This record gives sequence, structure tokens and C-alpha cells, in this order.
Amino acid sequence: MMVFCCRTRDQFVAGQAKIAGHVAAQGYAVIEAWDAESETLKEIAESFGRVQWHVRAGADGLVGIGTETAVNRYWEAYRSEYMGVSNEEFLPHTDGSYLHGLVRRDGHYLQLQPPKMLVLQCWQNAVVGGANILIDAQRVYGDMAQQNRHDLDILSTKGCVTYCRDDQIALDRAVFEDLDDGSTMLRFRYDATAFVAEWAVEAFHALQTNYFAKPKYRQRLSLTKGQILVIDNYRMLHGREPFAKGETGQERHLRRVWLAYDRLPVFHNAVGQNLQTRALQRFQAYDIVATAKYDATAARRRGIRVAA
Ligand SMILES: O=C(O)CCC(=O)C(=O)O
Ligand SMILES: [Fe+2]
Repeated sequence: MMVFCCRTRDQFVAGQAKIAGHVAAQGYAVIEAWDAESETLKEIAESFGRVQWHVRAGADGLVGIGTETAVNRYWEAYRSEYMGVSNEEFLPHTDGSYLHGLVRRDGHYLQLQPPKMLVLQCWQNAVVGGANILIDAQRVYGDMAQQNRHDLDILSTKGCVTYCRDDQIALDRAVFEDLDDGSTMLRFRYDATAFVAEWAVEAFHALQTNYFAKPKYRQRLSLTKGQILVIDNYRMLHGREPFAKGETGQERHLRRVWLAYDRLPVFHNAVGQNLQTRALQRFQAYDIVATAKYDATAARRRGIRVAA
């Protein structure tokens, strides 16, 4: 595994463009940061985009990935819906597959989508298990285009799949969805959150069985303390092997940040009202954190590139 070693903040700043280039070429990069603090994760993540909240995030947008069981927020009553807080295997998936909503801005609305990227920081790896798995769907897409065009067309048709997790539902989506910048966005989960249209069931299972589950498409990464994994969420699936919970002080613990897509579609209320209905309230937990630092005009394209 190639690692970008950054012993100081300055080293990271100097190497950021090169790391971004690596993410664009490979779909991910591993950075060994100068320390394992949450501020460091935030700083590195914010150089790639705007932070997008998650229902489990703190005020800074950071999400803890661990098995500790403080029950103090409303989502915890539905804990079994959240794989990130278990120690079970988490099959390779797109983060935020279930996201499709509207959030209010001054005078208009933004349509929320899954985050363009996620950034994972290892604070403490498990004593046994817990390696991360990555799958490059760019490769899978290319192979499928040659071997199984029919299934690829089905899985690229809007309506083939709906994902639902806790209070979120993304109705009538596609596994491969075209973005307006010419890229294709991946949206895939192979578990109880996925509801597949009857005409797509065979293709959906075939994608998992004949491609994503095949060892030749899988890369395995074992992160160590302080390492940060930057992932293009529109191109790569990420997953996690099961792990042993570990004694007190030895529990696996990661932190995660989501970065929002830079070109979220804009909507206007037909009669100019700025409503905030109950149906829209549940999307607020996935809104975008305002930040002045990031220059979206310099953003790179994410997702799968389809050869013309
Ligand atoms: O536990 C992990 O390594 C990753 C969990 C995960 O997929 C996530 O939090 O999005
Ligand atoms: Fe995830």
C-alpha cells in the first residue's frame, strides 16, 4: 500500500495537490499524518471539500466509528440500523446510499446526495480483524460494459433501486447514475437497506456475485494509528472486515468525515415560499457545514468516467 507520509502540516500542504492527483487517478489515497487528533482529520478533509453532516456527527461534522454504547441521541434508539457502530462485517458499500433530499438555503433549496468523498482516520485499529476493503467500481464498470452490457443498462436505469435506512429513503435511484458533469455516480449497498425493482433483481445480484464479491476486485488495507484514508465515494466501494471488540483501552476506533458534492442541484419553490415542512426536517442532519476555506471552483471530478 502506497502511503503519503506527512510528518508536519507544512509537508501536507506542500503535497496536497499531488495527493489529490492520486485520488483522481486511483480513487483513494492513504496519508500518514503528523498526529492522530480530530483537528488533523478535519484540516486534511477540508482541503478536499465541504464537510457534510451525518446524523451521528458532532458539531464539527466528525463521526466516531466505534462500538461504545452511550445512548443519548434519538438515532441510538434505532442503533441496529447503523452498521458503523457494530463490530460485524460491513460489506463494501457507498456511504449515504439512502440520501436524497432537500435542504433550505436563503431563497432556494439544495438537493442532497450521497457525499462525494469520505475521509477515515484511524485512531486505534482492532487487535484482531477490522481491515478496510476497497473496490474500484471504475474497473468493474469497464469489465461489465464488455461482458454484460444488458445488466449494466438495467443498473443504470433510474428506478432500479431504492435504499432506506432509519428515517432516510432514496426512492427510485440507480446503481450507476449520470451526473451533470459527465461522470457517473455509484450508489450501492448489498444488505437490508436495498429494495430492488423486480426487473432489476437478477442484475443487482449478478453485480454483487460476479463482480463486487470477487477477490480480484478487492483491495485490503490495514490502517495504523494516525493514517487517513481519503476515498472517492462515487467511484469506490468501501467496507470493513469483522473485528474482535477488544479489552477496555484496546477498542477499534476510527473517525470519519463526509465531503459534499460540489454541484448539488438547486430547486426553487414554485410560488416562492421558503417552507420547512416535517418531511424536509429529517434532511437537516445531512446538511453541509458552511466553510470559507474551500474553493469549489478548483474541485476535481469524482465518480466513474465512462469512455465515449
Ligand atoms: O469501520 C470502518 O472501517 C468503516 C465503517 C464505514 O463504512 C463507515 O463508517 O462509513
Ligand atoms: Fe461506510
